[in-house]
Formats: sequence, C-alpha cells, structure tokens
Amino acid sequence: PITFYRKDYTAPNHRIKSTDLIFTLNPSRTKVESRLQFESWGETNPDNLPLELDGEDLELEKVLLNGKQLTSESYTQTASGLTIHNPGREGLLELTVYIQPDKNTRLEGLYVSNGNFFTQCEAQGFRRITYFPDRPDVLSQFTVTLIADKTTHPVSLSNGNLIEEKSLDDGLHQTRWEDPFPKPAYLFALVAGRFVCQEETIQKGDGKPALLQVWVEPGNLDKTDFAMQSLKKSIDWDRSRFGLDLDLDRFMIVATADFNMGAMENKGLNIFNTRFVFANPELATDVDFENVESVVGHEYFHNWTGNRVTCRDWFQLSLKEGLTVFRDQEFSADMMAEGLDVKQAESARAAKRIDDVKVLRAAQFPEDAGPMAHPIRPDSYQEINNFYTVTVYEKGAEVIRMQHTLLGETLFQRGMKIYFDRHDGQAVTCEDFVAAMETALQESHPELDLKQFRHWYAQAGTPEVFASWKQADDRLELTLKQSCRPTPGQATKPAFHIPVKLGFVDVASGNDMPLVLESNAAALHGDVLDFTQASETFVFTGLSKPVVPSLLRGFSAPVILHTAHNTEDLIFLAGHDNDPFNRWDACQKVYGKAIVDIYKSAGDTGSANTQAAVQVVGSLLQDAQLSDGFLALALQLPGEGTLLEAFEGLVDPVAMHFARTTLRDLLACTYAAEFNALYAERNLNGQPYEYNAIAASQRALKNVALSYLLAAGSEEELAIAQAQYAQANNMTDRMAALSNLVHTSAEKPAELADFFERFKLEPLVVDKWFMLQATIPASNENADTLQIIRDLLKHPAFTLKNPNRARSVLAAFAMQNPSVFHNHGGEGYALWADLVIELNTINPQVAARMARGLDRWTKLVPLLQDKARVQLERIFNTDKLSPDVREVIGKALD
Ligand code: HT7
Ligand code: ZN
Repeated sequence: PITFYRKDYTAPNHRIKSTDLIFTLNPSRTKVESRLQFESWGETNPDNLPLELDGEDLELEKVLLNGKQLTSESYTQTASGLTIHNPGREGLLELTVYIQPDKNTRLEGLYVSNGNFFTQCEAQGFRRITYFPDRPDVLSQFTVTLIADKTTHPVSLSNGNLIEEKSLDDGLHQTRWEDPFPKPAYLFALVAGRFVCQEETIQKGDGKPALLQVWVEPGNLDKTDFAMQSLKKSIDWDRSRFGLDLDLDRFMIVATADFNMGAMENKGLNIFNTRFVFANPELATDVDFENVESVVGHEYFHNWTGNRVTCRDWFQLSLKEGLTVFRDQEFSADMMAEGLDVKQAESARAAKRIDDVKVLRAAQFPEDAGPMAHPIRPDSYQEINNFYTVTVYEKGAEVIRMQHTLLGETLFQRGMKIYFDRHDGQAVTCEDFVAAMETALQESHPELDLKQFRHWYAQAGTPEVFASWKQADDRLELTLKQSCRPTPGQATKPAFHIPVKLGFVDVASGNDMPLVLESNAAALHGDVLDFTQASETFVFTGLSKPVVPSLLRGFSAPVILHTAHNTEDLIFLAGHDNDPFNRWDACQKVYGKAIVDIYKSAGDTGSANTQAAVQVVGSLLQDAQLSDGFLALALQLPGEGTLLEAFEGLVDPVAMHFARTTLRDLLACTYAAEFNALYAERNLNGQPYEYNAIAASQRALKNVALSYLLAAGSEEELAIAQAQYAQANNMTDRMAALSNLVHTSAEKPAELADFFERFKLEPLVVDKWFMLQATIPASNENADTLQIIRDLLKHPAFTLKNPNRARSVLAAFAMQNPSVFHNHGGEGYALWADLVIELNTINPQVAARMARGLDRWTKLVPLLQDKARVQLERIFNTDKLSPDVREVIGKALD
C-alpha cells in the first residue's frame, strides 16, 4: 500500500482559474464535458511543467488543448490520472469522459439513489467524475450545465446561482448554474431527479433576500419543517455569535437515503443523509431532533469554516472539522439554553457538554489508545477516508475549545476575525489558525504564547493527569503530573499545555472558596490553571477550612484524570460540586468503581464502592433541586465502551456487561418505589408532543426511570412499558418502551412485530427496528442474539448496499453490543468478519468503518485475543481487499 506523508506536501504546478462542466445525465452512461482554464501556479515556475490531473474509473473520449486534439504522445493516462506534457504557462484544456453512475455502489463521485443522481466529492470523489487536480488547494470558479430527462429527472441542481433553465428537444431539459465563489473540487455537487421542496425567503444581515430550500423525494415534505427551522436558527446564530453571515442568494439542502456519512457541506448545496433531515414526532426521537439541528448547523457553519477558508491538504482536515464541530457544539448548547433562566440554562449547557464528553470517552479515547491512533493533524495516511475520525472531529473540537478556554470568548472571536481577515478565499493549515489565535492573545497579553499548546496538533494519545494534594495551615499544595503513553510512531512526547479549570469546594458550606495562588501566580487565569510541566506543584492560600478540590471542571482538557479523591470525597462532589459537569463526573466515578469491584469479585455487591453507588443514587433521587436533564444523566451508569477502555489490564467484555447489569439491578431493586414515583410524575402520556429542551429532558428522565423499573422486572413493570408503547404519541416514548421490552423481556414481545407493521414504509424507522434487535445484550438469556442477527440478514428489508441499513445491524452489533460481539465462542467475530468481507466489495469506505470493530483486540483477555486474531487475519488475507479495509486491518495486526 502507498503511504502519503504530510511532510511531502508540494504546491501544484498549475491553478485552474475556471471550470466549465456540462453533464448529460444518464444513469448507465453519463457524459461529462469539461473546459479548464489553467495557468502556472508560481510566476517563477518553469514553462514546461506538466499539468497533473487526477482521475479514476473514467472512460476518456477526447482531449483538446487550446482547441486542438492532442496526440497520445502529448499526454500520459494511468489508472490514477492524466498528465498533459508541456501544456505551457496557461491555456484551455477540454476533456470528454463517460462514467457509469448506476454501477457506483461506493457512493463516491456521481451515483444513483432511488433513480436520482447525487454526488459525494469529499475527499477524493471528484476524480471519479472527470480528470481534475482533485486537491483542496486548487480553487476554481465553477459553471455547471445539467442536461437531463424532463420526466424522470425534472429537478436539477448544482452549486451557486441558477442562471438559466430551458427545455431541449427529445424530452430533455437543461439548467445552468454559476457559483460566484472559487472552490476546491471536493465542494462541487450536483443533484438531479424527482424532488419537492419546502422553501422560504429570509433577509440577510445586509438586508438582501436569500432563498432557503429543503429538497426531498415526494411524500417526505411533512418531515422537513424542523430542518428548515434549524437552518434559519443556524443562520441567525452564526451572525449573532460569530458575526458571520450567509454569503449566497440561495442555500439548498437535499436529502438522500443512500449516503456514506452524515452530510456534506457543498457550497450552497448541502447534501444530507435523510437521517439528519427528516424529523417529525411520530418518526423521530428527541435525540434524532437534536441531531438534525446539530448537523444542519454543522454543515451550514462550514460555509465559513471550511468553504470560505479551506484546507491546504487533507492532513489539515481538523482545521475545518474540529473548528466546525466546536461551533456546532456551541450552537446546540446555546439553543438548548435559549429562553431558560440562568440556573436552568447552566444545567442545559452542562447536559450538552456531558453528552459530548461521553462520546469522546466512549469512542475517541479508545481510538487514541489503539492501532489507528493519530494526532488531530495526522502525519501520514494510506486512505484519507479512514481519517474522518473521532480524533480529527471530536478531539479536534476539544483542541479548539481549549483555545477558547485559554483566550476567553472575546479574544477567541478576535482570533476568528484575524483568521478570516488573513485567509478568506485561501486554502490554509492548522498552523495558520493557531497563529491567528496567538496574535489575538498577544494583542492583550504580549507575555503569553501558544508555542507549547501546538503539541496538541502533533501528538497522538490521551494524556493522563495525576492529581494529589495536601491541605494544612490555610494552604493547599496541589501537585499535578502528566504523561502520555506511546502511540504508533511516537514513543515519547513533550509535556502538553493543559488548561485545568478548578475550584475548591468548602466541605461545610458547599460553596466555592476564592482561588489565591501563591506560587507561580501567573499560571492562574480566573479559574483556569496553565499546567505545562511534567510535574508541577501549585500552592493555594486562604483555605483554613477543609475543602475538596474539583479539577478539570467542564472537562477543560481531553485528558484522563486520576485524582487522590477517596470515596467520601467523591460522594461529597456527587452531591455538592458547583460545577455540574464535575458533579455528574463524580457520580460516574463512583459507579465505575463499583462496577469494577463487582467485575473483579465475580458478582459480589458488598464492596464499599458499591455501597457508595447506592448512596449516591439515593441522594440524587431525593434532591428536589436537580433539573430533569441533569438527573437523567446522573442516574445513568457509564457505558460499556467507557468501562472497558478505562479498565486497567486485559478485560472480558461479557463479564463487564454482567457486572454493570448487576449494579443496575441492585439500584433498581433498592429504589423501586422511587423510580415508580419518578416515572409516574414525569409521565406525560396523552399530552401533545413538543420538541424542546425541557420537555425532552422530562421524557429522558421518565425513560431512565422506566429502564430501572424493567430491570427490577416484575409483571407490573412490564405492563407499564407495554402501556407506554401502546399509548405513545411520539417516537421517543414508543422507542424507549420497545427497546426496554426487547432487551429485557422473556419472549419476543408482540410490540416488535407491531412496530415493523406500523413503520415498514419508513426506512429510518425500519433501521431502528433492525438496530434494536442487533443490540439485545447477553443478559437477556431468552434471546439468542447471534441467531437473531443471522435471521435479520436474511430479512427482505435488509441490504448491505444502503449504508444506514448496513450500520443498523453491523455497527450496532459490533460496536454497541459488546456482550454478544465478544462472546467466548468467537462466533460474534466470525459473523462480523463475514460481513466486513462482503461489504468490502460493495462499499469500501463503509466497510473500513465497520472493520474498526476489533481495533482494541489487544486489550481483551487472551482467550478472546486468539479468536480475534483468526478473524482479523482472515479479513486481511481476503482477495481484492480495498486499500480502505487493508489499512485498518493491517494496522490492527501490526
Ligand atoms: N465534510 C463532510 C465529510 C464527508 C465525507 C468524507 C468522506 C466520505 C464521505 C463523506 N461525506 C461527508 C462532512 C462534515 O464533516 O460535515
Ligand atoms: Zn464537518
């Protein structure tokens, strides 16, 4: 396999000033004609540099240079591109190629979904449409003509403004689109087919109108209101919080059922997986609504952070993705807090932060500790599609968040302004972003810099921070140490600059004490401590009464924190920490310790930590001050993925699942009456459904209570879930009832068949039906989940060709059902390998994601490692393994 290195970057020989494309759309044979106006990249470049174009699986018909057909000696065509020899400093290259969209099951380039045409060009899909310098640093002005059948493809869209629309002979019609902004090829898009739209005209900040459209296949318009609302909110939010306005006269969203990822920010023509557009109460859960709002926001925010300023090369991906995830997280937090009083707003923002950190711990920490570990700005890759990772996205967002924490909102926004002033219209690097933030910082604090902070971009691995303290004579000495385990290619790493937000909670009053740093006082900025050495002691004064330190508040850095808190301290913080994130985290730590005790003692529930967990839940249930959203989060035990990753030593996921279930059941039995009361108080059955933060947290809490009720497991409780299913007027409640029934009940519940019958015409809901069954855990002794999965694979509605459907079984099983996937016989791994191998030939990109299922196999107990290795090797030795899957499995076996 070829490895590409960041250090090898060189500028292209030529820029493409303008790109004129004509598509004659035909599912089995589409003609693509292009006119590329090129010129030499650098004034000092020699005249005879070749013009390098990328291209894959293209049938080349014609090559004209400055109007003349080129002879075959004047160019070289290979499986990966076309090189024009001696094109001169500038000129016009005209090409005609043919492609086969209906054979495109990879869903990269131009493909057909349900008879309609869509494109996906990021990262390197444009080269499957025509020959072009398919690299993000070549920005070109695009004009696009689409010719299509009037009856089968009446709507045809591309980036920018519609400048012409007309009928042609032979039942064809034509549209012509002009994008005023130069863009790299990865932002190109076209869509053609049968669509209907919801549209609205809004007023931009400059008073000018803009047309917003959400396009879907006929029959789905009733699912688009929320996406349109989310788009309008995103536009308003970006203007008010970041001072960034919509720069187009027209902004379109189109939904497709066949899509490899979530959505794509093509300039002015965002293409979405239906999963992140469709939302109405009967079909979408509260979490689905939340996701629609956040993904619509994310893609819209890319219009500035990604499109106006783009990446120089794909190693810089986090430049746009980390920053845009940070922006969408802030957007969601602001939306959740909107209209609430100060206390409620703080709680709503904390709930969003907790959700984001849960993802980081469950998915990014394992990635950072496994064979695919890479810095947020990777140094190398074999297949760029494999680097759209939780590290680049979510850890990337944490790295932006830390800069926000260090600078504060005002200076951070100043840094954003400097970034756009310097780089609007350019393709730049992560370094350019940090340099802009550093300038903003130094305008007010010339003594500070972000030199050491830059290690976060270069070094992989999750740093571990060890905190200990001594309090005596009104002083508290806090010692912090940091280290980071080796990751592939990085044996040792210099210390990170870690912002540690902290407070000292007075044990008597529960209040935060003032922070007075006596030693190296310059390290404290408000309540944020700059921790920059391998080991450092900070002396705080004015603390005559006992306090408990609350460290890394709001999860101020993406690290693993080990503290000297004893169980009593944790119980105190779980009840009194003034930082809601750390209060939640203290609960999680207590639960985690209890589960590990149960795991290590093979089921014994007598440990002090287990008693502490029972005590914490008891206190939470009695605390009338807690918001529903916080309580719902605080009552939930850490997820299995998080527990497995945090466990020191080799681990058995099946036993860990049972340990977690044991604690859950103990809590359920101990507090059956309280959970019953909680359920009854929050049960809104019969009231009209509304999606908003308060109502959603009420439902979340009710459904957490329901899951404890069912864990306690009497007939009465079963009846509650059955009634909730039958009476539900929204998908959140229906799904919660159904999943609890399916995951715990003795027999296949009748509700499962009812659910399919009700929703069989709604693909996204059918995905839920598949997923629910693929995630039945081993603790449900009455279900043979592996057999259920084998049967699901034969269900007429199952196909590996649709990524959502493939994920609904394969990802659900291999990534969200550890107790079945890691079964001791190894059948789970064998089934997974069968499916990865099959998917490899259909859609390598999605197959490679699924192939990550055994990334952390070396953390498993020896019995499971042996079984895992057999299947990894079986995949690796498969004929025609795609580079995508080869990279993932190869690294796992390394
Ligand atoms: N920027 C978009 C990335 C994306 C993508 C990447 C590879 C293959 C398919 C893809 N679809 C979308 C999505 C985003 O981060 O907004
Ligand atoms: Zn993105």
